[in-house]
Amino acid sequence: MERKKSNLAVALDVTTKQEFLDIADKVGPYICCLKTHVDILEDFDQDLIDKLKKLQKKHDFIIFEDRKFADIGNTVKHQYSKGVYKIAEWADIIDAHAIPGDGIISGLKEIGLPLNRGLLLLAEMSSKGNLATGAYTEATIEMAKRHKDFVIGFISGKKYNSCEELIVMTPGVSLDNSNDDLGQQYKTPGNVIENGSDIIIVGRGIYGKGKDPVVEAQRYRNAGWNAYLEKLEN
Ligand code: 5IU
Repeated sequence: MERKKSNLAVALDVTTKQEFLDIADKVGPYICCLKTHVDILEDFDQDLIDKLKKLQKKHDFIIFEDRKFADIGNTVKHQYSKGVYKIAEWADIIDAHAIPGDGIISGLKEIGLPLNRGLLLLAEMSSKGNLATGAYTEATIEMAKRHKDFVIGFISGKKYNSCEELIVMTPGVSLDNSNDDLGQQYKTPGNVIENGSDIIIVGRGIYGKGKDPVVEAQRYRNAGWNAYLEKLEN
C-alpha cells in the first residue's frame, strides 16, 4: 500500500477470462489488491491463473479470492485446496463467514498457514437487511482474536477498538451511486476511511457500463489515498 500509495482493491466481477485479464492489466498500476470470484468465470482454466500470477508480478498487488467459505472445517479445507480452482495455490488471502464456529478457521488454517496465507472474517456486510450485526459481529471479532496467527482482518465498514491492528477491508464503495437494484448499499471512500477502514473495495464503479477502468481506478485510488492522508493529519 505504501509502495503504490494505494488503498484501493478492485472487485473484478466479470465473467470471461479475456475481460478479466484486460481489466486487471489496466487497473493493476493503481491497486494494492485484486479481489476475485473465480467461480463466475465461464472459461476458467490454469492458463488464467498463470496469466494472473504474471500480472501480479508486473503490477505488485495481492490476490484476494472472495470465496466466503461457510462450511465445517473438514469441508472448507477441501474447498480451499482442491477441486477445480485450487484456491490455496494462488490466492494470498481469502474470507470466511463466522457462522460455523471456530472449526472453519482451524480447517482453513491447516491449509493456509504453511503457505503463509491470511484470512479475513466477515464481521459486517454491505447489503440491505444483512444479519451480520450486533451480537453476531461481536462474536466474530472474538473469534478473530482467538486465531491471530491466521486471521489478518475483517470485511467490515469500520475499525474495532479492541483489534486496531487487524486490517479492515470495505466493500460497497462508490463515488456516484448510493445503491443498486439488488440490495447493495454504497458509501463513499471518504466515509469508510473516516470510519477506520484500511482498504476500499470497488467493483462496478470502476468497470461498469460506459466507464474507463483506467480513469476510474485513478479516481478511486486518489479518493481513497487522500482520505487516508487526511485522516493521518487529524
Ligand atoms: N461484497 C459486497 N458486500 C459485502 C461483501 C462482499 O459487496 O458485504 I462480504 C463484494 C461483492 C462484490 C464487491 O464482489 O464486493 C462489490 O462490488 P460492487 O462495487 O460492484 O458493488
